[in-house]
Amino acid sequence: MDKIVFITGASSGIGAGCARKFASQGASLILNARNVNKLSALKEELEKQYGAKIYLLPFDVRDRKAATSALESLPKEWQSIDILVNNAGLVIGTDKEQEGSLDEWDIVIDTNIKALLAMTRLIVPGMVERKRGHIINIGSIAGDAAYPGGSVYCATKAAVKALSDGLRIDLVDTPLRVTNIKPGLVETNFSVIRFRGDKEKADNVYKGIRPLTGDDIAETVYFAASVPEYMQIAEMLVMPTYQATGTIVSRK
Ligand code: 8X3
Repeated sequence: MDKIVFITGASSGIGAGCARKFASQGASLILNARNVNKLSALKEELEKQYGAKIYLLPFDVRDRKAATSALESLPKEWQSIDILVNNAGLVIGTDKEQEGSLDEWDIVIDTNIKALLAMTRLIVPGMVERKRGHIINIGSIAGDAAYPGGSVYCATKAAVKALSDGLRIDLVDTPLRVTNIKPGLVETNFSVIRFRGDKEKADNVYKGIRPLTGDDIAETVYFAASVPEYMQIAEMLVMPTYQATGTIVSRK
């Protein structure tokens, strides 16, 4: 794949899985996250393993000024981004809507909604100009229906669906494609952050079921990116076999 792929939140989980998959297929990657050390280690790994071309662009996606100047700083040969994977996202806490921390929810909303929108706003006009591009948003099964203790997170992922659908409408007269990938249970650092660092509680989420991995989701992202240009994977809901909805899971 002779394309430039920009991945946010690329230092771990689904983002790192996407980096590995696209690198293995010959794409050039711009990798974003806050953690420079993790990004550098991933860069080294992918260069060594696949001879991939990697450009690191570390910044906090919530920082609009930093995002703008980072993108403006891209060398010419890296400016024509073909695929934007809006992956950076998180949840903190499992509090009831009437009890949780507004400050924590600001972080979740700013990352999952406002930063995704900002990256889209910064990168998509160039794609329109070049008449080439694909925006792949990482939504969630959580966007399909609210579940206990997930109110704000579910709302942000419902917003990712609306933003994806809205962007697809706004780009309908262009060759650009928009995809919303909606993972179910995927074992990454996600639940550790949700439970504010409590590893045991995080592990319980995946107990008795074989969860998906970041690499599994990366396969679906790559699939969406590699179908013929006339074909648009609008949405994909991807979960473990023993999961049926955001809350119905059969544990053995
Ligand atoms: C993460 C999946 O199951 O925690 O988006 O809602 S879940």
